[in-house]
Amino acid sequence: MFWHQEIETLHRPALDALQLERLRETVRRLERVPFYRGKFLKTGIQPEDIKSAADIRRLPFTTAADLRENYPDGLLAVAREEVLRLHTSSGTTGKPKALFFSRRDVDTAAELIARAVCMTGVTRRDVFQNMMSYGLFTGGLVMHYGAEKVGCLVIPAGPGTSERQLLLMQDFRTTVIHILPSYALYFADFLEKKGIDPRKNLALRKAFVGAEPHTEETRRKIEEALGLDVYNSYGLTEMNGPGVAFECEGKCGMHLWEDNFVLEIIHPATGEPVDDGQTGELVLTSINREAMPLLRYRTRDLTSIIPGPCACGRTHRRIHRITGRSDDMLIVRGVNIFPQQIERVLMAMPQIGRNYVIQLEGLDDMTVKVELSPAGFDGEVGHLTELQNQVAEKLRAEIWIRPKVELVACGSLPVAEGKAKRVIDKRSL
Ligand code: DLL
Repeated sequence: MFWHQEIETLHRPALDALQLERLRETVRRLERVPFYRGKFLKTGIQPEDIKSAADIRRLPFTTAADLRENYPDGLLAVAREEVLRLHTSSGTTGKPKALFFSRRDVDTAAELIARAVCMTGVTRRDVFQNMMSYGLFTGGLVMHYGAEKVGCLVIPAGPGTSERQLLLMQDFRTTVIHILPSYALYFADFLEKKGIDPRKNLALRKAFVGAEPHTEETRRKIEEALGLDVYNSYGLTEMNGPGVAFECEGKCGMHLWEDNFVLEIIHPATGEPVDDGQTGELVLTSINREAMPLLRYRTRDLTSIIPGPCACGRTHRRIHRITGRSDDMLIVRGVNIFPQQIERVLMAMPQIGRNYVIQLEGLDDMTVKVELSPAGFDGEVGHLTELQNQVAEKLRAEIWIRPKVELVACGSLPVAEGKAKRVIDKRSL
């Protein structure tokens, strides 16, 4: 199903031409922003110099640090009265990153979500429960307006309070949920404890999950536990929030809306482009924003372009699910480890539950604390030790070091209100 079939299936040459035109227009717009004007002056680049897609490489990168240094409104490209909305994203350190929306930007963001929601077969007959946080985080409002545009009945539930979520699902026969993958796993445990079988007692059929890294194994675990189809949704505040890239019904990579964003994958250290299919850092340029477009934004997210056309007919290229962030790589005893490698191992084991945390202490000691699934413990302590060894061995095969594994009771690890914090680094290095 298409929301806007013409643009979603636009022939590549026409899509490329549209990108180029919008890129030039964006550079023109950014000449008003002192930060970018300074950069253009330094390199002598003019909008007219952008003659082909490859010329984007003549433009400067923008980093999260640039956003922080220009906080609160140094990168605003329109007059203050043109601004309709503000969203922010807080990192672990320093000032938040602020993003402004004009009226047209609010509409465009909703349009991109509408396309995404529609392409998974959601229609105006669906009841859409948005279980992400409303407020400065984009997962609430941006998704909300998109689902409303499709005509769904949207329930702005926000996160947490699983009892209330369940009540809403039962009373209003919710069919679609938008939820953090970590919360989806927790919610599945909650239902299980209450003895509720979602397949029999609820009307859920689809879930959109995103905003935090998760693996294919996690998707499968959520699908099995909640009895629905899970679609991966990628976005970041700097590029509107959700709706940047989204899976179609094929569930084989996320289509990135290339009429709105120019997509590059680069080597994180050299900044040089990598070949299709190779993993690198995703760099995005917003070419259809008014209030605060960004050039060549270094997302730090690691992914690759999936080569070849998609069976769904959309011409917008697909990116692989995010395999990590270039800045969340852990170096433990000299070995590079991405937390998602650990998640992949854990979530593929039926005896293992749905919550885990990676703890780093002392000089370089790694402990993986993981909840058991309700079926994972038969009362025999010996079996527990066996399982512990099995998990440690599987992890060693994946990450090359053998961490300490602690098996804990289902529901005993802390659950965050927002995005899950999977790594606790208390090393004294
Ligand atoms: O998380 C926007 C969003 C909301 C996306 C709801 C999807 C659904 P930020 O808070 O600015 O914005 O965080 C953006 O989250 O750079 C990635 O590192 C991570 N991220 C977002 N979606 C995914 C995903 C929102 N599907 C940062 N898979 C991004 C993996 C994701 N990581």
